[in-house]
Amino acid sequence: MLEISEMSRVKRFAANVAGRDFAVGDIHGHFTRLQDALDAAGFNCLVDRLFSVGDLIDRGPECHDALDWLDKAWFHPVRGNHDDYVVYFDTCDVDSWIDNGGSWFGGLSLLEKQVFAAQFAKLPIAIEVETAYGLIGIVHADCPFPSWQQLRKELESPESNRRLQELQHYCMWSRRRIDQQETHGVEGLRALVVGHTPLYMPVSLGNVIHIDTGGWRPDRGYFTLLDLETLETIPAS
Ligand SMILES: [Mn+2]
Repeated sequence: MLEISEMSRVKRFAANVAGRDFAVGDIHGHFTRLQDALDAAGFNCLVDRLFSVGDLIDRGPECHDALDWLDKAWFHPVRGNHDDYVVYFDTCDVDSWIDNGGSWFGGLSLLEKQVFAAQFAKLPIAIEVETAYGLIGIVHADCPFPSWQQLRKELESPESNRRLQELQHYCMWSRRRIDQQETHGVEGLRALVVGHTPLYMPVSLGNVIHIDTGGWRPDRGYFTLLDLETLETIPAS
Protein backbone atom coordinates (compact mmCIF):
# COMPACT_ATOMS: atom_id res chain seq x y z
CA MET A 1 0.00 0.00 0.00
CA LEU A 2 1.32 3.41 -0.95
CA GLU A 3 1.84 6.03 1.67
CA ILE A 4 1.57 9.57 0.33
CA SER A 5 1.82 11.45 3.60
CA GLU A 6 5.48 12.24 3.09
CA MET A 7 4.99 13.46 -0.46
CA SER A 8 4.70 17.15 -1.08
CA ARG A 9 1.06 18.02 -1.75
CA VAL A 10 1.84 21.62 -2.73
CA LYS A 11 4.77 22.34 -5.01
CA ARG A 12 6.11 25.86 -5.54
CA PHE A 13 8.11 27.08 -8.52
CA ALA A 14 10.18 30.27 -8.71
CA ALA A 15 9.64 32.57 -11.67
CA ASN A 16 11.09 31.40 -14.96
CA VAL A 17 13.55 34.14 -15.90
CA ALA A 18 14.97 32.27 -18.91
CA GLY A 19 11.86 31.32 -20.86
CA ARG A 20 8.09 31.05 -20.90
CA ASP A 21 5.72 29.12 -18.67
CA PHE A 22 2.57 27.53 -20.05
CA ALA A 23 -0.31 25.58 -18.60
CA VAL A 24 -2.30 23.01 -20.54
CA GLY A 25 -5.64 21.28 -19.89
CA ASP A 26 -6.45 17.59 -19.48
CA ILE A 27 -4.23 15.40 -21.70
CA HIS A 28 -5.93 11.98 -21.43
CA GLY A 29 -3.39 9.92 -23.33
CA HIS A 30 -2.91 12.25 -26.29
CA PHE A 31 0.75 13.16 -26.01
CA THR A 32 1.34 13.33 -29.77
CA ARG A 33 -1.37 15.96 -30.09
CA LEU A 34 0.12 17.77 -27.09
CA GLN A 35 3.56 17.77 -28.68
CA ASP A 36 2.02 19.16 -31.89
CA ALA A 37 0.46 22.00 -29.86
CA LEU A 38 3.81 22.71 -28.19
CA ASP A 39 5.59 22.73 -31.56
CA ALA A 40 2.99 25.13 -32.95
CA ALA A 41 3.66 27.46 -30.01
CA GLY A 42 7.43 27.32 -30.55
CA PHE A 43 7.88 25.68 -27.15
CA ASN A 44 11.58 25.49 -26.27
CA CYS A 45 12.16 22.67 -23.82
CA LEU A 46 15.58 24.09 -22.88
CA VAL A 47 14.08 27.16 -21.23
CA ASP A 48 10.27 26.94 -21.28
CA ARG A 49 8.17 24.97 -18.76
CA LEU A 50 4.85 23.21 -19.21
CA PHE A 51 2.50 22.93 -16.24
CA SER A 52 -0.41 20.55 -16.52
CA VAL A 53 -3.76 20.50 -14.73
CA GLY A 54 -3.45 16.70 -14.65
CA ASP A 55 -5.52 13.83 -16.03
CA LEU A 56 -2.57 12.53 -18.02
CA ILE A 57 -4.12 9.16 -18.70
CA ASP A 58 -7.35 7.30 -19.65
CA ARG A 59 -9.51 7.67 -22.81
CA GLY A 60 -6.65 8.23 -25.28
CA PRO A 61 -4.26 5.79 -27.03
CA GLU A 62 -0.92 6.90 -25.51
CA CYS A 63 -1.46 6.44 -21.77
CA HIS A 64 1.73 4.39 -21.50
CA ASP A 65 3.74 7.44 -22.55
CA ALA A 66 2.80 9.29 -19.36
CA LEU A 67 5.85 7.92 -17.52
CA ASP A 68 8.20 9.24 -20.24
CA TRP A 69 6.58 12.65 -19.93
CA LEU A 70 6.97 12.61 -16.15
CA ASP A 71 10.70 12.16 -16.74
CA LYS A 72 10.91 15.44 -18.66
CA ALA A 73 12.55 18.14 -16.55
CA TRP A 74 10.24 20.83 -17.98
CA PHE A 75 6.90 19.03 -17.47
CA HIS A 76 5.09 19.63 -14.17
CA PRO A 77 1.57 18.25 -13.63
CA VAL A 78 -0.75 18.35 -10.64
CA ARG A 79 -2.80 15.24 -9.88
CA GLY A 80 -6.16 14.86 -11.60
CA ASN A 81 -8.99 12.55 -10.59
CA HIS A 82 -7.92 10.04 -13.25
CA ASP A 83 -4.31 10.15 -12.05
CA ASP A 84 -5.62 9.47 -8.56
CA TYR A 85 -7.21 6.21 -9.78
CA VAL A 86 -3.70 5.08 -10.72
CA VAL A 87 -2.30 5.96 -7.29
CA TYR A 88 -4.98 3.82 -5.63
CA PHE A 89 -5.39 1.22 -8.37
CA ASP A 90 -5.72 -1.60 -5.85
CA THR A 91 -8.44 0.05 -3.74
CA CYS A 92 -10.29 2.50 -6.04
CA ASP A 93 -13.71 2.10 -7.70
CA VAL A 94 -12.46 0.09 -10.68
CA ASP A 95 -15.87 -0.11 -12.39
CA SER A 96 -16.26 3.65 -12.60
CA TRP A 97 -12.61 3.96 -13.65
CA ILE A 98 -13.15 1.53 -16.54
CA ASP A 99 -16.36 3.35 -17.48
CA ASN A 100 -14.26 6.50 -17.75
CA GLY A 101 -11.55 5.18 -20.04
CA GLY A 102 -9.33 3.30 -17.61
CA SER A 103 -9.39 -0.18 -19.18
CA TRP A 104 -5.83 0.22 -20.58
CA PHE A 105 -4.47 -0.04 -17.03
CA GLY A 106 -5.83 -3.56 -16.65
CA GLY A 107 -3.51 -4.67 -19.46
CA LEU A 108 -0.39 -3.82 -17.46
CA SER A 109 1.58 -6.32 -15.41
CA LEU A 110 1.46 -5.94 -11.63
CA LEU A 111 4.99 -4.55 -11.67
CA GLU A 112 4.07 -1.97 -14.32
CA LYS A 113 1.01 -0.99 -12.30
CA GLN A 114 3.16 -0.49 -9.23
CA VAL A 115 5.64 1.65 -11.15
CA PHE A 116 2.80 3.82 -12.46
CA ALA A 117 1.28 4.15 -8.99
CA ALA A 118 4.60 5.09 -7.41
CA GLN A 119 5.25 7.78 -10.01
CA PHE A 120 1.72 9.18 -9.91
CA ALA A 121 1.76 9.28 -6.10
CA LYS A 122 4.44 11.94 -6.42
CA LEU A 123 2.09 14.28 -8.28
CA PRO A 124 1.18 17.25 -6.06
CA ILE A 125 -2.43 18.27 -5.51
CA ALA A 126 -1.58 21.93 -6.05
CA ILE A 127 1.19 23.84 -7.79
CA GLU A 128 2.03 27.52 -7.40
CA VAL A 129 4.17 29.41 -9.88
CA GLU A 130 5.69 32.81 -9.30
CA THR A 131 5.47 35.24 -12.23
CA ALA A 132 6.46 38.86 -12.73
CA TYR A 133 2.83 39.86 -12.18
CA GLY A 134 1.94 37.66 -9.22
CA LEU A 135 1.39 34.11 -8.09
CA ILE A 136 -0.42 31.57 -10.28
CA GLY A 137 -2.14 28.59 -8.65
CA ILE A 138 -2.91 25.30 -10.41
CA VAL A 139 -5.23 22.49 -9.31
CA HIS A 140 -7.08 19.94 -11.42
CA ALA A 141 -10.68 20.95 -10.73
CA ASP A 142 -11.13 23.70 -8.14
CA CYS A 143 -10.03 25.37 -4.90
CA PRO A 144 -12.49 24.66 -2.05
CA PHE A 145 -11.77 27.94 -0.23
CA PRO A 146 -12.07 31.67 -1.01
CA SER A 147 -8.35 31.95 -0.24
CA TRP A 148 -5.36 30.11 -1.70
CA GLN A 149 -3.41 30.44 1.55
CA GLN A 150 -6.05 28.42 3.35
CA LEU A 151 -5.83 25.62 0.80
CA ARG A 152 -2.04 25.56 1.00
CA LYS A 153 -2.14 25.52 4.81
CA GLU A 154 -4.69 22.73 5.04
CA LEU A 155 -3.01 20.59 2.39
CA GLU A 156 0.34 20.94 4.12
CA SER A 157 -0.93 20.34 7.64
CA PRO A 158 -4.43 18.83 7.58
CA GLU A 159 -6.23 18.44 10.89
CA SER A 160 -7.03 14.81 10.05
CA ASN A 161 -6.66 12.23 7.33
CA ARG A 162 -10.38 12.38 6.67
CA ARG A 163 -10.22 16.16 6.19
CA LEU A 164 -7.29 15.71 3.81
CA GLN A 165 -9.23 13.17 1.74
CA GLU A 166 -12.19 15.58 1.48
CA LEU A 167 -9.98 18.45 0.41
CA GLN A 168 -8.09 16.42 -2.17
CA HIS A 169 -11.35 15.06 -3.54
CA TYR A 170 -12.73 18.58 -3.97
CA CYS A 171 -9.55 19.81 -5.66
CA MET A 172 -9.68 16.92 -8.14
CA TRP A 173 -13.42 16.48 -8.76
CA SER A 174 -15.52 19.58 -8.07
CA ARG A 175 -17.46 21.22 -10.90
CA ARG A 176 -19.41 23.56 -8.63
CA ARG A 177 -17.74 26.83 -9.71
CA ILE A 178 -18.18 26.27 -13.43
CA ASP A 179 -21.66 24.76 -13.06
CA GLN A 180 -22.84 27.67 -10.89
CA GLN A 181 -20.84 30.24 -12.89
CA GLU A 182 -19.42 31.58 -9.60
CA THR A 183 -17.34 34.72 -10.20
CA HIS A 184 -15.97 35.50 -6.72
CA GLY A 185 -12.57 34.01 -7.52
CA VAL A 186 -9.75 32.98 -5.20
CA GLU A 187 -7.83 35.49 -3.05
CA GLY A 188 -4.07 35.41 -2.77
CA LEU A 189 -3.49 34.58 -6.42
CA ARG A 190 -3.23 36.51 -9.63
CA ALA A 191 -5.01 33.57 -11.26
CA LEU A 192 -6.04 30.00 -10.50
CA VAL A 193 -5.75 27.65 -13.49
CA VAL A 194 -7.99 24.57 -13.63
CA GLY A 195 -9.14 21.89 -16.07
CA HIS A 196 -11.42 18.86 -15.55
CA THR A 197 -14.48 20.28 -17.34
CA PRO A 198 -14.12 20.27 -21.13
CA LEU A 199 -15.23 23.53 -22.74
CA TYR A 200 -15.32 24.81 -26.31
CA MET A 201 -13.10 27.73 -25.33
CA PRO A 202 -11.28 28.87 -22.18
CA VAL A 203 -13.55 30.51 -19.59
CA SER A 204 -12.54 32.98 -16.85
CA LEU A 205 -14.73 33.21 -13.75
CA GLY A 206 -13.28 35.96 -11.59
CA ASN A 207 -9.57 35.09 -11.51
CA VAL A 208 -10.20 31.37 -12.10
CA ILE A 209 -9.30 30.31 -15.64
CA HIS A 210 -10.75 27.07 -17.02
CA ILE A 211 -8.44 25.86 -19.79
CA ASP A 212 -9.61 22.34 -20.69
CA THR A 213 -10.63 22.73 -24.32
CA GLY A 214 -10.73 18.97 -24.81
CA GLY A 215 -7.50 18.40 -26.71
CA TRP A 216 -8.12 14.70 -26.18
CA ARG A 217 -11.59 14.73 -27.79
CA PRO A 218 -12.15 13.06 -31.13
CA ASP A 219 -13.89 16.15 -32.53
CA ARG A 220 -14.00 19.91 -31.82
CA GLY A 221 -11.30 19.57 -29.18
CA TYR A 222 -7.89 21.27 -29.13
CA PHE A 223 -5.18 21.98 -26.59
CA THR A 224 -5.08 25.49 -25.17
CA LEU A 225 -1.70 26.70 -23.90
CA LEU A 226 -2.06 29.47 -21.33
CA ASP A 227 0.99 31.73 -20.93
CA LEU A 228 1.27 32.14 -17.16
CA GLU A 229 2.90 35.57 -17.38
CA THR A 230 0.71 37.27 -20.00
CA LEU A 231 -2.39 35.11 -19.36
CA GLU A 232 -2.80 35.01 -23.14
CA THR A 233 -3.72 31.72 -24.79
CA ILE A 234 -2.40 29.85 -27.79
CA PRO A 235 -4.49 29.64 -29.88
CA ALA A 236 -5.86 33.10 -29.07
CA SER A 237 -9.32 32.99 -27.52
MN1 LIG B 1 -10.75 15.29 -14.59
